[in-house]
Amino acid sequence: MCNTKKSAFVAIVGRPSAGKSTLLNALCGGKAAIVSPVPQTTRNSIRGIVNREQGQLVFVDTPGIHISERKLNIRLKAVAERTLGDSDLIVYVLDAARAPHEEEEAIAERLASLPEKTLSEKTVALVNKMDKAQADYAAIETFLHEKLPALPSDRIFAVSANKKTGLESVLDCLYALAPEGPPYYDAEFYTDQDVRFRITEIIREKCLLFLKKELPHCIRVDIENMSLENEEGKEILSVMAVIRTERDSQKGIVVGKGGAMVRKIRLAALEDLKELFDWEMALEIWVKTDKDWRHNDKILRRLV
Ligand SMILES: Nc1nc2c(ncn2[C@@H]2O[C@H](COP(=O)(O)OP(=O)(O)OP(=O)(O)O)[C@@H](O)[C@H]2O)c(=O)[nH]1
Ligand SMILES: [Mg+2]
Repeated sequence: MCNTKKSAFVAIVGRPSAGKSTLLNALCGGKAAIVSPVPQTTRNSIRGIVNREQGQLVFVDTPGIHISERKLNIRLKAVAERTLGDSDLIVYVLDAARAPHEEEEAIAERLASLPEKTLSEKTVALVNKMDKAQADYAAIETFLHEKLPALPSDRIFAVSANKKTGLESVLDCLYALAPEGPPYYDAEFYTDQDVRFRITEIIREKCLLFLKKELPHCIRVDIENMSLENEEGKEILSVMAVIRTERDSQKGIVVGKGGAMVRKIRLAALEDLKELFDWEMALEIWVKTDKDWRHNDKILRRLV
């Protein structure tokens, strides 16, 4: 019997809102990445870890590849590109309920430009959102055959990341393709992110859920203070976070009437944080303006 273990970094790529982060969470069995209906939710390479008898797969979620000349978008695209270059395997996620247009074509063309061996031996395509009534698997399959002829037919899977269906065969396939190697992380972890980052992301997720239109893209979240305190034998993580907007008018919307919006964001974030961590949580959120921060290279470098 062969007991050599396998391990691989697996890049998850696709266009905004295809369901990449939902997929990452479904695969690793925990909330590693935040999810929202707003395109361009993910801003970083988020890792989700799967441990099995056969070895370890480290999935790396990426920002949706979006055609745009804006500074933040260019950086987001670079993150996806870097992840693609650093991975052993690639998972290309497509939305079964949306006909592929220019954006999807641009991504498929980018993948088609990879060495043929990468496509024929290291890539799988997932046709996601098969639970939706409008899902059209055949249309996506035809698109893939046309744009990525080097991708074998048996490497295209129909899945629903939301309903967690079809994922077992995807994992079996990825383990079969993975090279031999040692695990990169301890088996007890399903993500490698630190506490500070996870808190900022959860708060940002609530902003994405509750704030409308373009506003969520104009905000960033910073942790100003964080300390673990012990009160009568209970460990309390005390956090002071700041939501930063680009303009004062946006700040007013995030604060809401009499502070109603920021209160709603705070309560929803607290609920998730209590699930994620074993500590009791004390969370304070301030809203401040940092004029045009998305044009500030120094901040963008720190953030993305
Ligand atoms: N019906 C259905 N909805 C899904 C499925 N997977 C994801 N979604 C929804 O699609 C939306 C986008 O999901 P995300 O996982 O944030 O998408 P993403 O590809 O990570 O998006 P970006 O980070 O913006 O690139 C959310 O509202 C999800 O709930 C699925 O299998 N079925
Ligand atoms: Mg995402």
